[in-house]
Amino acid sequence: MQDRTYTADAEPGDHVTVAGWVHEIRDLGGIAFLILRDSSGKIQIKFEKDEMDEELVETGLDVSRESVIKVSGDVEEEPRAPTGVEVTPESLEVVAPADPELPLDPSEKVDADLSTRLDNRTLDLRKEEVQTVFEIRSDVLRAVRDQFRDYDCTEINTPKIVATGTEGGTELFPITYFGEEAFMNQSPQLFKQLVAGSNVERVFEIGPIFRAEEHNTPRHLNEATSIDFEGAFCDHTDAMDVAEGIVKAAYESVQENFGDQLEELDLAEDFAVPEGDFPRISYEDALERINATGELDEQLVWGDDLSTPAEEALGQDVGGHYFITDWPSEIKPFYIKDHDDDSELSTGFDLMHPRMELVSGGQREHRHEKLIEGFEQQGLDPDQFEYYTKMFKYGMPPHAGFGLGGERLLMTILGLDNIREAVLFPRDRQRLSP
Ligand code: ATP
Ligand code: AMO
Repeated sequence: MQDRTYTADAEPGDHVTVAGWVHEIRDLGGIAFLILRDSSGKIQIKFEKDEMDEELVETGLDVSRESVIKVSGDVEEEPRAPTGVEVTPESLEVVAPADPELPLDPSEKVDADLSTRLDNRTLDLRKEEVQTVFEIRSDVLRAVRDQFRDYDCTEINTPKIVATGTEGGTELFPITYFGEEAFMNQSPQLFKQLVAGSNVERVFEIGPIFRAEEHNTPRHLNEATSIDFEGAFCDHTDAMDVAEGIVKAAYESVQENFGDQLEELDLAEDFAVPEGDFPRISYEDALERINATGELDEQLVWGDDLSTPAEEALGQDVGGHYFITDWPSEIKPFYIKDHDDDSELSTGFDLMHPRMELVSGGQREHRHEKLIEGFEQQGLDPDQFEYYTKMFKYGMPPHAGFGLGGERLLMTILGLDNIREAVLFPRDRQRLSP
């Protein structure tokens, strides 16, 4: 809108036109105040009933909360006003009235339950702390992109409708593609490798992944945002360095750009920029440490995957971000390379936050015959993946990479209880709209 001023930019002495939502009306008799809210903040509009045009006062005070209005007038200093300035209106237009029956009231201090919030996301996002979560999400993605650029990576986009899955057969959403069976992609895994094998060498992608998981937990989504990296001539330790750098860059950006807001909005309690190098703990040592905590009913043995209680026990023991390295080959996917001197041990790694897993990655198997063997060992038909495996015959360099869950990153940075709070319109078992 031309010549509209954001409320945050209205300075005493200015003549402005502000536009936004009616946050609150306080009628004190001879004087009344309307608080108008926009994306930048709030401003007080003052109505002195005896001194102002009757129709203007009536329009301003009859309007329902959350209606959109446009007000023109002079800005004056007023220490008693919430932001220290107020506007005396000369004209006021109701641009879009709101039904007085609001399913969720953005000016209310108490939180509505999450389901009501998600059903009415537009109203929910009018709350400052909810708006801030998504401003921070945008900032985190920008910081991640900048950091990847510092690592000489090219941003890519790979298809989300695919012929085959990679992350285990049961977690795919099937769709029909012109009469043929197809799937929503679970991971850009194979595609990012195909690009890393070209002259492009180092790539990243930020995009949706689809997982038909039956889970209904506070940290699983059926559509999530994956932050993926793949680099030629990299090994698993290089990929760990990149993952650590990306996570730290996200924290540092939030600290720099939102430090004050976190305090004001009570989001700061769990926030701390991680310090020092993330420890790299081998799977074997991890088992030992978990068993030593005595938190589990049964002792873990070699080959066991780490359950949620096991991850939590280790997370508490370590107390910060850490890597788990050198997993048994049998519990890592076919595309992860084994150590050259021990085929039982893989180069796969996970990056953990004390609350949950954030990243999986590893060096990839780049030797054609070994790759085919890996497919067979995992019970997958290599012929179905020929579009992928054949490129390994034409000069595939050693390469490594990882996938980082974008919502899990935001959730752990801000200490959000539920991953659904980190997505505008989450997809879960119960929710397909909005
Ligand atoms: P004043 O304090 O301006 O002499 P008052 O105390 O006689 O006014 P009103 O002018 O009717 O009473 O105001 C009612 C209430 O609104 C008072 O508590 C006053 O402090 C507060 N108030 C008055 N003007 C403003 C303003 N511009 N911003 C915020 N609060 C105000
Ligand atoms: P993985 O399956 O471990 O690895 O996924 C990588 C990261 O993505 C996030 N994530 C999820 N977040 C929310 N809801 C889900 N349902 C969900 N599933 C995964 C997690 C997880 O750590 N191809 C490999 C990565 C690689 O090796 O490059 C992969 O997809 O934060």
